[in-house]
Amino acid sequence: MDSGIPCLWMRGGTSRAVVLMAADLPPDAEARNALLLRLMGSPDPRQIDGIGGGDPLSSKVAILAPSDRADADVDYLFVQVFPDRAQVSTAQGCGNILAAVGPAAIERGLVAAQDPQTAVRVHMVNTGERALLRVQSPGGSVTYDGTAAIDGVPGTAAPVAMLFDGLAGSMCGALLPTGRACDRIDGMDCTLIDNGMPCVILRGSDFGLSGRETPAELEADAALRARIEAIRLEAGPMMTLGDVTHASVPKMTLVFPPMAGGVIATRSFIPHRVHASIGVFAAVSVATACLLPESPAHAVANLPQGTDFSVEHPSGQAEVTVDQAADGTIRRAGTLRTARKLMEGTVFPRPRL
Ligand code: NQM
Repeated sequence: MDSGIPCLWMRGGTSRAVVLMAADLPPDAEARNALLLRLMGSPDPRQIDGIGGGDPLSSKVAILAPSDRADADVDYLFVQVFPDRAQVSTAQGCGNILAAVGPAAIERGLVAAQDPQTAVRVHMVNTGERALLRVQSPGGSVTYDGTAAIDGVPGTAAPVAMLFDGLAGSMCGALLPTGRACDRIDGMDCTLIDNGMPCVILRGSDFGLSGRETPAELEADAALRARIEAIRLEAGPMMTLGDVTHASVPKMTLVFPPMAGGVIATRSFIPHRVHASIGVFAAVSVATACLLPESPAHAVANLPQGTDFSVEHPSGQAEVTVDQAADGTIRRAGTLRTARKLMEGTVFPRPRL
């Protein structure tokens, strides 16, 4: 490993990740995690001796391998590397980085490019779910240039369309792990939900918030952070996640009435820093909660006529589709993201401390 590891560095949606091949990493998870910490520069809030960006959204790793499943082309293991702690977690997926996995799988020869677009079937190893991605590949090679825009990323790029089947209970075993659409923790109404991402949905007004607060303002409020963390620690076991003291889930999503023509407004603790926008699966989970009449999300939402939900967040809006069957079950979900290759080369992890 001292001679370096082949690496793609990519933006996926509103996040950034190092994309590595499983075959280039130690097979043992503990050794791999130790290597990823050194590679990203953790623990250090600035990750100055690594290539992490000093923020959870730019301290992410995607590990790819050819899939041996008949229904998938590529296995995608997501690893969240904590910037300021010597800690990594595979106990969550990441839908933003998933957008980068499509083109990366083609770049790394796991999927042959078609003209004008390529379907990439991804097995998301963290949760066991599958995604179908459509990557733009005119003339049989990946293009990152295009006209699609997503809030939270300047400019435009080629779209990556993403479709998900059966996300419900991805980590908690059931869409509503407590069997209820509304629970009460520390005197607060909340929906404990997992439609791709374990989330605790809370009314922001119950914390005296307006929904216009910036992530920096929310992060500066130590009393608010402590209240939210106390609820999270109680919610973890209720969601079958066990002790979540050191876990990056559940995400804590405060919801507000929409303020910019969307369905609902959000501020998300992921779980200690506040998201600059919102995660893909978190947005799908929030949109799903809007459909549950007892949820605090339903009470503040301006529900759409069809299946398209615009979820407001600190940098704009995220569009997700959630398709509900007549009997109330959630069938499919989807979204559109963009991705870009930033760098391809060899990464040199810091030596052991
Ligand atoms: O919810 C950040 C991100 C994510 C996760 C986080 C994500 C998702 O925006 O699918 O994409 O919540 O940790 O990259």
